Formats: sequence, C-alpha cells, structure tokens
Amino acid sequence: MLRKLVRSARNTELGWRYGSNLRPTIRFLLGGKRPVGSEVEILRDLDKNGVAVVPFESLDTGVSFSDVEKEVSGLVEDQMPAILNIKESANTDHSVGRKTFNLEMFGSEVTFDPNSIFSRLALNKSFLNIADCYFRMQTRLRYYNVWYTSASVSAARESQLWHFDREDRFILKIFVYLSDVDRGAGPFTYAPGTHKKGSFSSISPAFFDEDGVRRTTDEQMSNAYPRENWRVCTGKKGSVILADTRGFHKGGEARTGDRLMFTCMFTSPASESKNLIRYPDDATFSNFERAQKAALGY
Ligand SMILES: O=C(O)CCC(=O)C(=O)O
Repeated sequence: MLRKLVRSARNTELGWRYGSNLRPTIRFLLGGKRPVGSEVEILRDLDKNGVAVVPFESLDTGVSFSDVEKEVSGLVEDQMPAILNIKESANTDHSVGRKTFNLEMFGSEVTFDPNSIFSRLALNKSFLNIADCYFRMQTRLRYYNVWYTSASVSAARESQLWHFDREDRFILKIFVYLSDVDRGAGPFTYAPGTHKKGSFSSISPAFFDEDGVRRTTDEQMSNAYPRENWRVCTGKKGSVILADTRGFHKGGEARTGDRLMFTCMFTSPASESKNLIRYPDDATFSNFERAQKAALGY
C-alpha cells in the first residue's frame, strides 16, 4: 500500500522532480544554464510540440559534420557484411522483438570510447545544454549509436508503428540524419503536443498488443489525432531531429531507400532506463568537461 502510494507520488511532476531528481534539479538551478542561439527556438518547439528539426550547422556542437561523415563511411565499409544481412532479414524475418530491419552499428550496448567522434557528438555542449534546459535538471546520456535501417516490404511492425516510450517523464532522443531521408526512407514521425508538456498529452488512441507492447496503426492514430498534423520528419543528411519520445511517434518504415542516422538518448538520472553504454575498466574521462562527466554519471 505504502509502496503504491510512493510510486504514484513519484509519477507526478513534483514527485519526479523534487523527490526522485532533487539533486540534479538543484545542480541545474545553481548552474545557471540557459539556451543560446538556435537552442532558444529549439526549446520553444520542444516545450510546445515535443519535436524540433534543425540543420546540423545551426548548432554549436564543436563537432565537424564532414568528420562525422568520414567516420561513418568507414563504419559502413567495415560493417558491410552485417548491412547485407540486415537487408536480407528485413524482408525474410518478420519476428517481433529484434527489429530485424534495423542494424545498431555499435551493437545493442555501446562500449564507451572517449576518443570516438560519436561519443563526442553525443556529449557535445549544445546537445547537453538542450537536454538539461528541456528537463530543467542535469540529465544523463543513456545511449548513442549509429543505425542502418533497411528498406523492406513487410507490414509495419515494432517501432514502425505508433507508440510512446515509458522510461521516464521526459525522454529526449536526438537523431542526426547521415543520409537523405525522404518519405520512402522511413522518416521519424511525431504527433506534436502528445508529450507530457503538450496540449494533447491525454489522447488515447486505440492500440493492439504486439507481443506485450502497445502499438497503434496509422488508421487507429488518425481516429484520435488528425493525420494532417503529423510531423513527418523528412530531411537532407545533416538534419537534426530532437524529440521527446514520451509523446507518440514512429519511424523506420523504409520502403524505397535505406536510412542511416546517428541517435542518442537523454533521461533524468532517476529514470529506470537501462544504461546501454558500457564503460571499460580503463576508460578515462580526464579530457571531458564537468558537464560531460555529469551526463555520464561521473
Ligand atoms: O526509427 C525511428 O525513426 C523510430 C525510433 C523510435 O521509435 C525510438 O527510438 O523510440
């Protein structure tokens, strides 16, 4: 009974912030962080709609996009056998639970490499500033990876169907397109305002049970939320999509072209999210700034 009460208190904004996440909230308030430049508009969009799309160059990441591209083309070359496998399994293995249309190029758990351009991209000052200002607390980086999503002809399944993530009250995912993504390449798609801060947070579209997970088809979604308001995030390579995936979203339903993108995720420190980053015993963080170490939980 008491445990139930504590759990429901933690699920309120007050309990989540000032109970479970008091220390990171105080640190944020004392740190005086503010959005700068294009981050101001991004935060306005995130607060109101739960989604924002900007070109990579508009952010002050300190990371060169052409260096990212160079690394990625090496990664694609190295991983060609795995890419060919995913292109095959996308169409032949329709089992649910393993996203057989999507290759996580660093595996499902990334081994943290402080020298890699991808860890530096995930921990760049602009992403960290946006994440902290959106949550209004010092956040944690939980995941980063590069995804290769293969085109397929099979019926939409798993994250290709509408759903929302449940690990936390707010969940910030950032996607950086590394290939041009048109409607045929499985663009990330969002229902604006369905996040906790939004005006449509209480919509409850019909759903079906897909192996224990609630999924909503396009038709079910359109009965609860007008299709013309869906934000289909097509974009050229270098487009950056920031979304609070506690709101309804889907993506990766690629039909005519493959999609390549970098992704990373931030949650509150108290989130029950699995930490999908593994830190080798000899990893050193001396080159990282304080804000970056905080995002890693050090
Ligand atoms: O692949 C996509 O665009 C959707 C990904 C997604 O649903 C998620 O990361 O929660």
